[in-house]
Amino acid sequence: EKQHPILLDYVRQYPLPHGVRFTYGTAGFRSEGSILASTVFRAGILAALRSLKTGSTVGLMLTASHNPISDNGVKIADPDGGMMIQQWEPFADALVNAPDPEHLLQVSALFHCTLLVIQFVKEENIPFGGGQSANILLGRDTRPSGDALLEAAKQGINSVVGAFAIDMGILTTPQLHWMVRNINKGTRSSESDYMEQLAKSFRCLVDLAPDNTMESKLVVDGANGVGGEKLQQLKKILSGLDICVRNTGKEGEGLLNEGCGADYVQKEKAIPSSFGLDDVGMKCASLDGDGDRLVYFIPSASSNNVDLVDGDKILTLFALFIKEQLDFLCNEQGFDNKEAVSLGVVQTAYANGASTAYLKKLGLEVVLAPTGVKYLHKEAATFDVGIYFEANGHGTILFSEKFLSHLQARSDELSSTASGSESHKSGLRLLEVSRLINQAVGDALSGLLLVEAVLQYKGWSIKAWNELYQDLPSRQLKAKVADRNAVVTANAETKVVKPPGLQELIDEETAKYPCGRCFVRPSGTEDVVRVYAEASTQEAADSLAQSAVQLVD
Ligand code: 16G
Ligand code: ZN
Repeated sequence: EKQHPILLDYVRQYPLPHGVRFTYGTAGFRSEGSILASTVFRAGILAALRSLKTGSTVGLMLTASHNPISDNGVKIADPDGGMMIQQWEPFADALVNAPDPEHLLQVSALFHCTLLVIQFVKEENIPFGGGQSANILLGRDTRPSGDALLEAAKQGINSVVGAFAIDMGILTTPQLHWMVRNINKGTRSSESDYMEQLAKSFRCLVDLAPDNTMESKLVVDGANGVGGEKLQQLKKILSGLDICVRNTGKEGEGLLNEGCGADYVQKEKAIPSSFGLDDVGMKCASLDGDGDRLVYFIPSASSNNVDLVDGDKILTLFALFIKEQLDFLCNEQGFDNKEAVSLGVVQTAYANGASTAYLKKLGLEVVLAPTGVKYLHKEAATFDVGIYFEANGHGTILFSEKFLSHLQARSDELSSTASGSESHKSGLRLLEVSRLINQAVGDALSGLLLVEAVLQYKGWSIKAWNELYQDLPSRQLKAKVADRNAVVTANAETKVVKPPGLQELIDEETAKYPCGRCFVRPSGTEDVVRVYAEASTQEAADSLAQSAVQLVD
């Protein structure tokens, strides 16, 4: 028999750990870093197959984001820089859990790892052997387990004939997604290109803004991860911002995500480590461990608390700005297709009710999507300009190719005649925003620069921004249950459809609270059911959440 292009021998070097089951989850496979080698090896095979299938470069990122330093994870970026298509997730799950070939005698031969791959290759019609090559960009965050896992990923890739691993080193997750997207578009894609593009479009936006005086000082919590490191690099080529990065991950500054980072600040509403009394009232921001989430905060005088300026507020700031630019643009004659430019915002059920009400009052179309970037991104991509954010600070602004080429053509046309008009400037601003903000995935570094550019444009302090609306008090709790998947939701996770009767009980409870809102959903990353409640007072929100936990238990 002729040799199959999948080299069976490698598989044995990465034995499957006993008694664990991995699922691709909301954002790839994630677990304790020490037991991930076989998963990452097989994710390498998966990435190679994905690249062969699409005929394009894909990405493989090693990170566990905001999770503890001992965790790690792996996810695949598709050729457009977005998350791997969902249709491949069942195969991904089957592949990483399939028994090793050695165990052939104990289990049905049909299910072992190599056979599974061979079967899938056939089903999906993945081209082999015709000289096709596959390219996979590898990135990883600063976790100590990253080195060994990188080797496992490379071996997995190398076990597929024609597949090449290209190690891009330590990167933020959004940097890797950006690179994959750009390579496939044939545009500049190195790390320095990324840095230069961000710095340049930021500078252009500031130049296009009125001469407002600015609260230019910004203190950033880097979560002791890769984001802080990259921000310091970016800082060197940025002008007009006074950024001070703490928790950069340098020796002695603390551990990754420990008592710091965007997830900590958002969930605990507490100041991160290395921040103190000197920072009270300052404009501060926090990144997560792999640099794809961003929240702002103002340390308050009372104990360790902060005024949190979360993803919903970032979304609101961006939406205000974009809407204003579109209005300028569309008021101009010659740009009469006002109806044709669609602007939409996408949130999840976690968005604070006050933010949704505010956005709707602005006349914006608000769409709800289930938790997880892949769902929000997809919804946002249906608009000419789609803005999506999770309350936890993950989000971006997507521009349709059609709208961008329209803007470009118009700006070329106007540059000779109407330069200087507000409408012309609006077009230029929108073009620069599309260059600044990551089109592949949420990106804390580009998000931060856009926040700063918009504050500059508006002449707003962080306090003024924060006061756009006031958050309704809310509470999040977890319920540990025997089987979280017994809870099935619909309507972007706002309604329980299984077990029957639960939603009615939640509704009954919620009705007892003024401004009450409550939903429960199975976590995509932890073995728990999450509960969210909102009401007019903190006590009421706490009590509603508590009651909902009891209903779920
Ligand atoms: C993942 C998601 C994040 C989501 C979170 C919810 C991506 C890149 N990340 O971190 O967007 O908010 O999961 O976790 O999609 P949960 O399902 O445990 O509540
Ligand atoms: Zn992250």
